[in-house]
Amino acid sequence: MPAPRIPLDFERLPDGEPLRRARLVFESALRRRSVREFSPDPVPRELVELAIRTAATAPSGANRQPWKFVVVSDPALKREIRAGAEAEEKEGYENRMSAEWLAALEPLGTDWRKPFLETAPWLVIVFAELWENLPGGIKVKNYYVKESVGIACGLFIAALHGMGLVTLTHTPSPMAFLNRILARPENEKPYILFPVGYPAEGATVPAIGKKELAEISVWLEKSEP
Ligand code: IYR
Repeated sequence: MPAPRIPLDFERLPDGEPLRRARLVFESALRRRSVREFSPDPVPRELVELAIRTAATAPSGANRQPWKFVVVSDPALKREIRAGAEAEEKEGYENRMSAEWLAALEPLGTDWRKPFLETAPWLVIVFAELWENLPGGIKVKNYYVKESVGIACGLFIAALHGMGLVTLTHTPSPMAFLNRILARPENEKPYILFPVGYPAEGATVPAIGKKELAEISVWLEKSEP
């Protein structure tokens, strides 16, 4: 049965305002960086709650909202997650990753050590819910799960940036150890692990930039009459 319909809550902005806001959003977005050096300074739980609630406004296939945010501040759990991630990453960097892949990562200066998994006050592990388990053992499939969760993660990153926090899209590989440590069921697949907090005093980031508009876009415009 279709849901009842309600008026869209929308107001067109006055002349000049869209461009003014577009520039503000863009300038702010340009200043976002993936950070790997975290301060142990605490971050109020309410900020993380609001970032998750913002992420969860994402569009999703059939509005199934196929995500679960597991939020960790317990030091013992963080230690366990760090140990699990570093074990996989060490194997990855030393044996699993190709020379080509290692070369691609060289500018970032990453290695298997992940101290930020203990330093950051919060770890938010986003799981993709591949299917939903209904009572009676019935499995209901979700749709466009990767796209939906990817969009939610983008909003999560933007929300954190907007509130002056930093994060990193950390994807230790493989990530199954997170199901074990966090006791998540098999229908939930780890998607991205986000350390969340403030940057360490004097934190640095690699001097890399973004592609120019001309490199990333193709415009097929209406020609002049
Ligand atoms: N997961 C590893 C390797 C890594 C892979 C990519 I692609 C990156 O952009 C960065 C790192 C790690 O976290 O170090």
